[in-house]
This record gives sequence, structure tokens and C-alpha cells, in this order.
Amino acid sequence: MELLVATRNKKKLQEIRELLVGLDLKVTFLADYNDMPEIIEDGKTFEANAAIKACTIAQYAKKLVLGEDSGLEVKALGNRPGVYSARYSGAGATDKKNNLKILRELKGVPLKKRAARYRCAVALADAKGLIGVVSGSCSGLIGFKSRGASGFGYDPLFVIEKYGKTFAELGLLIKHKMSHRFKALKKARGLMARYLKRYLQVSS
Ligand code: ITT
Repeated sequence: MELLVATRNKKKLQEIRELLVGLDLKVTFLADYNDMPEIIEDGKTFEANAAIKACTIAQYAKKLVLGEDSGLEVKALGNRPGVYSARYSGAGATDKKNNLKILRELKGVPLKKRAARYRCAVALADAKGLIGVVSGSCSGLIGFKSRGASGFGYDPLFVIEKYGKTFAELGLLIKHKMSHRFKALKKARGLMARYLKRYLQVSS
């Protein structure tokens, strides 16, 4: 069976693929199709946006769809950038520009006040509608400069206290053991297993 991931972010897709390894599903994404509708991501929460992504695509494609919405919350910035993480530095945003904006905004803020959290919501939907939404989070600190080359987004700034290193320095093997995405997808595996069990019962 196919699982269509409602994303255009290839780095995010790579992580999702690695975290779903072992499931008997063919994982595709939006760029595998050329006729997908635009997704209007106007939810105020990660959960709402994940559901919008999954439902918009599932209704159109009539397939099992996984929507994922994620981002960074920085405590000293009133939990910004939050759901606006991907485009935090405005039109033409890039990971580099977004990271520089965070560093500028935290200038002079001491390490102990640089607490941050990654959040991830995962929604599952099919042609009949939303099946469920689950989420996960991961705590860290925002470093004083970019360090490391692995991962994407804010990973070069996101320091895991236990290691004193950023996710971009630690690499995906360690990130996959503790990340917001790992925690949300672990719960989503449960949702998928229950869904597939019901699906197989109905179709046999
Ligand atoms: P899609 O909507 O097509 O899935 P997107 O990148 O726009 O792609 P989001 O709206 O969910 O996805 O925004 C996620 C942003 O949050 C992402 O672009 C990064 O800036 C940040 N982010 C989320 N998870 C991250 C992670 O594991 N590491 C680094 N940054 C992350």
C-alpha cells in the first residue's frame, strides 16, 4: 500500500522515510505527482496545519496521506517562530537567513535563557477524512553560532544539552533517537497499524 507524504521538503521527507523504515508501505511525496492541489496552511497550531496538509491531499488523491507540520519555539522570543518557522525571515527565506534572524534576535541573551523546543505534529487521513493527529517535542538550547552540517532548518543552532552539540553536529543517527519527529512518528506508527488492520479486515 502507498503512503503519500504531503510535503515538498526533501530533507523532511528523508527523515520521515528513515523513521518509517520497516513498515510495509511505499512512501511517496508531492513531487512524485504533477497535479496536486495547493495546500493553504492557515492553521494556528502545528496539529491544525498537519491535519490541513493530510486532508487536502487525501481528499484529492483518494489515498492514505501523512501530513507533517513542524517548527521551532524559542522561549525568549515568546515561542516564535512556531508555525512560521519555514518562512521566518520573510519572502525568499532560506535556512541560513532564518538562522541568522534567530541569532540576531537572541543577541546578548545568556545561554541559560536560550531554551527552545522543536515541535512536530503528524496527521493521517484518507479519502473519508481525518484518521488522527499525534505530536512530539524535543527540548534544547539555541547556540551562539551555527555549528555542523547534518540535518536541515535550525539544526546548526539547536544544541542538545546532554551532548553540548547541535543536531547538525550530532548527525541523523542520534537525532532519530530523540527528535520531535521521531516521537510523533512513533505514535503515528500506532495509528497506521490500527488503520491497516481495519483496512485489511474490510477488504478481505
Ligand atoms: P512542507 O510544508 O512542504 O512539509 P516546510 O519546510 O514548509 O515543508 P513546515 O511548514 O512544517 O514544512 O515548516 C517546518 C520548518 O520548521 C522547517 O522548514 C524548518 O525551518 C523547521 N524545522 C522543523 N523540523 C526541523 C528539524 O528537524 N530540524 C531543523 N529545522 C526543523
